Amino acid sequence: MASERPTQRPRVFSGIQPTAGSFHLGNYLGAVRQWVALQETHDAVYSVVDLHAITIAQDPKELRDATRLAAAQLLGAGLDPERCTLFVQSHVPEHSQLAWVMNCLTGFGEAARMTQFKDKSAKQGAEGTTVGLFTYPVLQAADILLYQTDQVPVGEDQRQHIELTRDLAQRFNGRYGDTFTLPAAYILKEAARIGDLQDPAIKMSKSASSPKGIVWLMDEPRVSAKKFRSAVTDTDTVIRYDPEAKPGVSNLLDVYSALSGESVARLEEKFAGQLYGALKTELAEVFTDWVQPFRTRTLEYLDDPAELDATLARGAAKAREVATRTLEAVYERVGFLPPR
Ligand code: ATP
Ligand code: LTN
Repeated sequence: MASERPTQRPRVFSGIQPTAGSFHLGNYLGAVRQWVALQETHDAVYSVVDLHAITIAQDPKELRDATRLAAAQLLGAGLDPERCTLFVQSHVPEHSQLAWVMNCLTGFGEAARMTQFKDKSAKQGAEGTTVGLFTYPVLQAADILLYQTDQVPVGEDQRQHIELTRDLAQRFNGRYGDTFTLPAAYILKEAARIGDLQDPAIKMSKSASSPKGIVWLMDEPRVSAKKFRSAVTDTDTVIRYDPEAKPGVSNLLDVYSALSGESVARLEEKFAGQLYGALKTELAEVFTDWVQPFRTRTLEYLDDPAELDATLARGAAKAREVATRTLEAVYERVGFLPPR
């Protein structure tokens, strides 16, 4: 089962939650940009993971809107439904079905060690922390394993979840026979963790960043430009890449390099002898030039929700072809009596 596609391109799978009004720059540089590149070389499957989004209370209308907005942004960023599979997680019921089986293979202590759960549950408090939030990494494992995934493009914060996914796949394969491909994390060093513009020691994050430290892709570009111009740096004046000693400047160089394609070394040369203000102002311009067409395309996709929904329906149908096959094999191996 796991080696069913020997001659095809390696498969990548990744998911993004439809939880906020807009993606932020960390989401784009850490994950989505790689998704776009990988559709050229891989059999790429991507999902707007709405089942994950309800692990924290969501307003129904906002969730529906955020799901369309997430899909539109992915298309706006350059995903091409002809070259990848793009779908909404809840449209493919096999995700929940496989998640249950994987839940029954996961140790309670094993799940309790997930650092993202510890962080998020601390933020939610005892009342707001659901069992869904606790088993969320197991649902993520099911997402990945359903598609016999080889590589998972994500930011650094997801590494532990990919490790858990590998452990669960190995456990299942060991117990029931070879069924799942063992996936590997695909994490680009340079963009693995984009820092908050006001506090570069923490990652830019929709749940942790201050309003001035987070760059929302769908904001008016002049709002984001201002955030770049007032980014926190340090009292020194030299533009040099040193994440330990100069986290603010290094973060700006990382972002600049990722958006422009120029290497950090080249940028250090370019800005030699200049003050931080020059770097910030130019970066604001580079960002604006990139984000304007992205926003325009995203808004165009949102303008035609019927077409967008049709695209997502075609994606779900493609995804299900693979998902049903994996789930069928799993059910059979676990020993469920086939219905007739
Ligand atoms: P939260 O803080 O609520 O967990 P988030 O802002 O981290 O949300 P997610 O929806 O969890 O965003 O992440 C989507 C993708 O973006 C994941 O692959 C994640 O690793 C990546 N990502 C998120 N923030 C960053 C960041 N600051 N730098 C690099 N990648 C990031
Ligand atoms: N947990 C991830 C989102 C996510 C995901 C996935 C990523 C859900 N399922 C499968 C990669 C593969 C997050 O919070 N960023």
